[in-house]
Amino acid sequence: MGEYDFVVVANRLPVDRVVADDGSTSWRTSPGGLVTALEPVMRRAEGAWVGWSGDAGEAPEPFDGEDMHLVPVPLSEEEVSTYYEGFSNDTLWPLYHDVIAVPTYHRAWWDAYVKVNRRFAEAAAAQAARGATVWVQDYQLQLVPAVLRELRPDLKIGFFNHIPFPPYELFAQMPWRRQVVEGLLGADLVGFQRQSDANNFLRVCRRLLGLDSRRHRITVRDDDRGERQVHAAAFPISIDTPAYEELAAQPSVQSRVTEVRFELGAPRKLLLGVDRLDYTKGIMHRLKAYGELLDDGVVDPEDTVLVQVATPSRERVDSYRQLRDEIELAVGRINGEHGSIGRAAVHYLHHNQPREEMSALYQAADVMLVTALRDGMNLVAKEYAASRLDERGVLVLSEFTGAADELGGALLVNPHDISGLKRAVHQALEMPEKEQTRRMRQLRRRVRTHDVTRWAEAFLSALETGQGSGAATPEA
Ligand code: ADQ
Repeated sequence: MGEYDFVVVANRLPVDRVVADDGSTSWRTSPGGLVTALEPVMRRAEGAWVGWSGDAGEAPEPFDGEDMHLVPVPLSEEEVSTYYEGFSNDTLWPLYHDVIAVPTYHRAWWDAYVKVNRRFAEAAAAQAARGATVWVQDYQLQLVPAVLRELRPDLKIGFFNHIPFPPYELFAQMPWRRQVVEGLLGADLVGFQRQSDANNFLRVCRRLLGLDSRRHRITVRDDDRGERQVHAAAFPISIDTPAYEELAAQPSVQSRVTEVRFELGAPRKLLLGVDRLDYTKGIMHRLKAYGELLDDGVVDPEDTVLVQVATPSRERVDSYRQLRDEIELAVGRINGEHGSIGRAAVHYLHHNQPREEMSALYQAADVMLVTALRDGMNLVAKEYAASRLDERGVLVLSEFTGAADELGGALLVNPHDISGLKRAVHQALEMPEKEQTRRMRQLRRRVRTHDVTRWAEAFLSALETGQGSGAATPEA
């Protein structure tokens, strides 16, 4: 039994270890939506955060950060490759994203997943005070709720899945499907990005375990403790909108907006893609559509430029290495065919960008391309809207993102339909300013009224009261 009233359990701690020149180490907060959302809650309650530090090997001792107690959970080299890169990123990730890549099922990876999930649950149980609230995050830790309940029946347990939850027909592939659902059902509240994810989960509970569910409540029978209700609902995540607006208004960022366009050769139109380099993000589909628009002569490389920022991701997983090669080949082809000296058709950046540069890019872009084949939410779409203080710019958004349920002002596309995607990109490039403003106002209203703080509050109040069906109903 511990002393913290509010405990977050996530695969990663919200800090990175920095090693100085003299070999001494310190911790730097890694800015992210989740940390921002939970900061006020952490400050109000005595909060602890349980997670992996990002380095393999022994974990440092728990320590106090600014607003919370940080509890590192160790992962060995072997576990990084089996639990994290293996089961989390090469089994669950592709399975939960419509099997865009083929999931790998390895029994040894599953064993590691079980073992590591138990370790996280034990660490959380040791920190939580009697009757505390524990909020478990994401697909890497789906077994934690049930283990926690077994160790600490006094706790209130919430789980939020940041990625989609697949339809029964796909989920059923997983050899350990029962254990995963039983793991999640240890929670009092299981939250998803979209209503359709929550519905998929409810259907899996009915079909796989024969459980009864009525109006988003599943009745579970624990062996020794009788009946209990588990609530499953949608809580679409969002961003720290005021922070993005503030950043966008900074004079240095504003002057960078002009500079970026100048450095790109002052194009008439600038298109932008910003993604982790991941096969779920539809980067190849986007490049194909754009390449064809150039081939067809609909887009002129003399006055139009595409900037694709692709953040390095999961580079030790094979499918990610292959994808990087494919993307770089495609970019090279387009530039070889349509570029000229001093003027590339596609500017491709394979590295992280500082927040200021991201904001400048968002503000410089006439068209933002979000063409994911499947995405839990997609925060980039929301960041683009939040950054557009000028109420201009067009968001081309895949209907397969969670964001599509909320962002009625976007041009919705099916990225598999290359002809349809080309038409939408063309429409975006030609859209009159008046229509851009009308649509952008709609997008901005949504991200201003539904920010990440509201998301966290909605989830936590539903967990506390056992009421509420999610943060938002779709606007459109
Ligand atoms: P991700 O798959 O990582 O998140 P996304 O929601 O778009 O996808 O978030 C990516 C974040 O990384 C954004 O905040 C973006 O600004 C940032 N980013 C991307 N490239 C960058 C770069 N080169 N430099 C700096 N920053 C960069 C998962 C799910 C999503 C879900 C989120 C949150 O897959 O569907 O929206 O979690 O729940």
